[in-house]
Amino acid sequence: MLPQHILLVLIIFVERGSTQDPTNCRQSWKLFQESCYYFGTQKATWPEAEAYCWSMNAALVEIETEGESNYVESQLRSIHKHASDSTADQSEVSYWLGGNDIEIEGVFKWVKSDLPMTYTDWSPGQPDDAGGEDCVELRGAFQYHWNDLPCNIPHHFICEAPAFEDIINIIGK
Ligand SMILES: [Ca+2]
Ligand SMILES: [Ca+2]
Repeated sequence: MLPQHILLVLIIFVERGSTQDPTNCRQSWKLFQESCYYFGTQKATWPEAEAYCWSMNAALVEIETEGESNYVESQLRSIHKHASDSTADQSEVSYWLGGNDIEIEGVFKWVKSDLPMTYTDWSPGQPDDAGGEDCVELRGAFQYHWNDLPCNIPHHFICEAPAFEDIINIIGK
């Protein structure tokens, strides 16, 4: 247990840091608006990817606005510049997002926030549940739009964490 005055100094320090310092994002994570993003170079099934993000005090990305969607797409297009001409390379551009319809078929929601998807960016004809597809990916071969896919396929993934955590969260750690 910290003495009260040290704790108070700590709170003030943390508060200043959290509202003014964009370097709050960890190394190799990228800041956009109020979140830090991790674009994974490894591949994992949807549940493994979710567990990985949780282990980083983050969650699979939840894309809630067109602005966030455009940001994520621009990052992926920049990471995969070489993929523009080759269909084979584009198939590498496949990233799990934090949504699925495992609970109720056909009702996609963001898992971490437990909210229905308001903004969506489905590729034409998706989601189609072709052969049982419950997890949402962002797919380069579909012009960077969304697709539902079997959750057990290994893909890249994107984690998102709040860039500016509130004091309660920090002290709770
Ligand atoms: Ca988000
Ligand atoms: Ca599909």
